[in-house]
Amino acid sequence: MPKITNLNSIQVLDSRGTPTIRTFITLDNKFTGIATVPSGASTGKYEAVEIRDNIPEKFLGKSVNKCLEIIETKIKPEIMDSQFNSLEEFDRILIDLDNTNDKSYLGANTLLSLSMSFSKSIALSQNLELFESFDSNTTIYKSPVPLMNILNGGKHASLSSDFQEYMIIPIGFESYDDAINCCVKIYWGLKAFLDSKGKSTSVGDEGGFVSPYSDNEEPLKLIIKCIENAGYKPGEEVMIGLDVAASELLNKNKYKINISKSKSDLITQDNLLDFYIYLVDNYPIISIEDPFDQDDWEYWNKINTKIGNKIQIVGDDLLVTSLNKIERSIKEKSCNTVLIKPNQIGTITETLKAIDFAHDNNLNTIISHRSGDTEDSFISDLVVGTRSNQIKSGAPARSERTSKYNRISEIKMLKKNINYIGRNSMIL
Ligand code: 2PG
Ligand code: MG
Repeated sequence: MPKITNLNSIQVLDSRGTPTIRTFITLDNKFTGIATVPSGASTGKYEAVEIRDNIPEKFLGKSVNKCLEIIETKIKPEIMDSQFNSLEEFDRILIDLDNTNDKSYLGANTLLSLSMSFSKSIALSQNLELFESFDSNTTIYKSPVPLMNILNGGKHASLSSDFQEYMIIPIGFESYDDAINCCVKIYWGLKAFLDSKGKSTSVGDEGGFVSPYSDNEEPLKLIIKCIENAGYKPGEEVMIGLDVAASELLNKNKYKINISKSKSDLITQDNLLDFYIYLVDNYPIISIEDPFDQDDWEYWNKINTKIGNKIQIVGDDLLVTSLNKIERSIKEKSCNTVLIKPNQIGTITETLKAIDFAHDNNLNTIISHRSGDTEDSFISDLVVGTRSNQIKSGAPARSERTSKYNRISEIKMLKKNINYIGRNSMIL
């Protein structure tokens, strides 16, 4: 079994210019795994905790020197020159050293940088691609369906929609390349259309366009038009997904969402539920993420009961990649799909357990980037290796987003002839 002979971590920048951690772990066989951690903006209340320095002069408090110090003083002495039989054994040491429920002692960002880089170094030393290392029994892989966020709102863009993300989902294609071609054509068409109307074509954190809208339905009409203009059939070849990120819109017991028919932009839970039902009846929406607040379990159950047989109801802030929360959501029938983000839980082992648990209970999984992301394409290997079928990585633009889609093209090249999952990605 390989031994860790070198460990270095540095501070680098993510796609928002916010500091994050990059870790290099070298084994005695000389293989080095290098990984960089992403970071969210609309973070769930129950996510594992990121540690930052909170010194205003240094990146407005966001620098991560404390994490680098934790690695040097608290973690390095425990793992250097040690042998680990598996990633699970390595992550167990990290989890035990932290010994908190929310990773607040050592920091989820600190731990994930180590867990990701160790995953990569162990895969290299076993002469495996990263995606092959997650499940050694699997030899049949599929390329996943991309959920591409082409209009950004909420916390990822100012002066735009209340809903955080409007995504196109190309399910009706035979190949991954055709699906990507379709998304890029729609994205470019959308840009040209906005331009022709004298509207802004600037982009938000995830590369989707940012424009002011009169309400949250208008972007749907715009997307339908662009799908058709690009020569595709909405509802057949291309579906639509939303991430409402409703926890960010809660105001006492109401939601701050502008609906055309409503005079106020503060609406009740029942109004919001009716609005979703109306949208699903009138648009080819196949997926709604975080439709209600992370503590509003009652309405999650209501929406899942009403329309969970027709569309994906996706738990992000509700579930925060946590086994306990996923277990509760199964008991309470809150949703049918789990969004998976490794930094919500802090180690790859726990992420893999959450994915397996979801699959064992017939829940779908979507592997997701964060709004502050990096050139690291770890999640692409994760989606293919765990047969998660769907990946959410923003627009087909900006390298921190396209690096994920491009890595899937690379995996296709490496494995030759892996099929596109397309429509079968949906368990509905
Ligand atoms: C989300 C994510 C990614 P953030 O809400 O799903 O799109 O955003 O990383 O800001 O939490
Ligand atoms: Mg989300």
